[in-house]
Amino acid sequence: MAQQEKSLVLIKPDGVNRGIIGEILQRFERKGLKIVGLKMIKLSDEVLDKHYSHHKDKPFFKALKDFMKLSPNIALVLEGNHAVRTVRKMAGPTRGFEASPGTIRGDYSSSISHNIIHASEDEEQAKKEIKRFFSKEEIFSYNRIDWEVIYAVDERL
Ligand code: 3AN
Repeated sequence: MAQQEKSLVLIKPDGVNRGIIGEILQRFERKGLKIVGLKMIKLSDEVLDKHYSHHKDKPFFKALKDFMKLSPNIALVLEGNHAVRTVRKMAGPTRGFEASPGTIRGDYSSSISHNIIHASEDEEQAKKEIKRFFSKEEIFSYNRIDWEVIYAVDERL
C-alpha cells in the first residue's frame, strides 16, 4: 500500500550562493516528488537552536549556526510516496566527501558542514520540522497532472 508523506528540505547557504537552487529543485521534481511548500527564509538563532538542538554541545555548533546564517536558505516541503526515505537517499550521507556520486551531497559537496541540503531524518522529525518552518497556509494541496504516470494504480491514494 502506498504511503504518502511530506519531507522538509533546506537548501543551505552554500547551495544558495553557488547558484544551484534550480538544479536541486529540478532533481526533486524529476524524481516525481511534488513541491507543496517553497520559500526563501532567513534562519534566526532561535530556530537554529531548535533545529540543531542535537548538536548544541558539539564544538562545531557555533560555526554551523554562523554558516546557516550566511545568507537566506530555501525551505521546501516535498510530498510523495515514501518521500522522507526517498529525499534522505537523494541527499546522501552527511559527509560530502563520502557521499556517493548521484546523490546531492555526493555531486556537489566535499565538506562535512557545507553539505548543500538538510533533509528530514524520519517521519516524526519531518512533521516537527514542517511546523517549524511553515504555517498551515503555506502548505498547498493540489494535483500534479503527471501523477497518473508517476505512480501505478495501486500506488495512488
Ligand atoms: P544530517 O544533516 O546528515 O542528518 P546531522 O543531523 O548529524 O546530519 O547534522 C546536521 C548538520 O550539522 C549537518 N548537515 C552538517 O551541516 C553539520 N554537521 C554534522 N556533523 C558535523 C561535524 N562533525 N562537523 C561540522 N558540522 C557537522
